[in-house]
Amino acid sequence: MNKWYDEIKEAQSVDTLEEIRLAVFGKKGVLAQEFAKMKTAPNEEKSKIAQELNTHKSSLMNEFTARKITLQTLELQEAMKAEDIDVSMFSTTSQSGALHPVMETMDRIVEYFSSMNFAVKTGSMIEDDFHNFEALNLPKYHPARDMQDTFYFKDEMLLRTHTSPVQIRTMMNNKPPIRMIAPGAVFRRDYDITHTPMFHQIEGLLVDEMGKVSFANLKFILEDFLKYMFGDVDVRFRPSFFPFTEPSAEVDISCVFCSGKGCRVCSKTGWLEVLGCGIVDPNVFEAVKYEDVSGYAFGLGVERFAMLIHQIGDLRSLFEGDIKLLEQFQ
Ligand code: 2NM
Repeated sequence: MNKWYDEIKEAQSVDTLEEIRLAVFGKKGVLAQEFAKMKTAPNEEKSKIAQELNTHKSSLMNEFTARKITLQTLELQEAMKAEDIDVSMFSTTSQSGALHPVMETMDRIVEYFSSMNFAVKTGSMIEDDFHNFEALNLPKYHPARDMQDTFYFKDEMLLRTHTSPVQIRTMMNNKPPIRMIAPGAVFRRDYDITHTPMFHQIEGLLVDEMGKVSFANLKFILEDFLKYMFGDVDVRFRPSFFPFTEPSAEVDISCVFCSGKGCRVCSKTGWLEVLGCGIVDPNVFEAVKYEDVSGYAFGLGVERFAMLIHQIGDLRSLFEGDIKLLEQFQ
């Protein structure tokens, strides 16, 4: 029995110690064998043998536990030493990072409108029913609310479905004239090749005295902007509908992939839809208590612009963080 004390003390690894544990305390270990021998010993000696064996059993267990803790600590220290990383060391393979193509596109759009004296405003991604819908001529139960399926919290709070609440808050907190854009993340319950539940928008708003703002002004700035972004493209305005503008239009550019000849990307039409816009509906001005003003507004999806500029086929690839895609935008 005594040799097992030395074996435990001298064990050099947790694995060896485990082998010893099985040899001593296991079902067929020495302790079990010694207890088994007891059956054939003379009756008067049984209690003495049992006492001795039990003393050994608990002493050996103490030795075992102590040695196990020592060995585990040593092995952990060795592992930590082996896996140590010197964060101050220079890497020969270091590469510089780059802006994500969506952010780069957003910066370029903001740069254009800043140069045209539009202020850049941001707001909260969590909004309430009034600022996201009601004030934008979208009363409760208005059918157009179904157009944007919304993520709701309790108490009529929600994730903004567009950046328009920033325009509403800006108008409520400032006197006209207004000349602003609102870039930022927005959220809709949508997920397929062309829709992600979070994407980025830039909306613009210009408000001035009644009669000073025309659709021609809107047409001019958007045409100029689209040529700045896409080069020498054709631009056309199609009548459309938005609850917050009247009249409203959607804006197309000639297809940047086939120069308007017709291809897969433009569904053989030769045109790509890139913007929505219009003259701000009087009901919006009434909601923010503006009087005797007129204005124009527009909105666009930044991911769509990034895809057209960089010829990216699947919108979802912009959100995967795949280094092979991102490396191409150094
Ligand atoms: C669009 C299209 C048309 C828009 C309207 C407003 C506001 F707050 F002034 F009423 N902000 N943005 C607007 C108008 C947005 O996005 C496709």
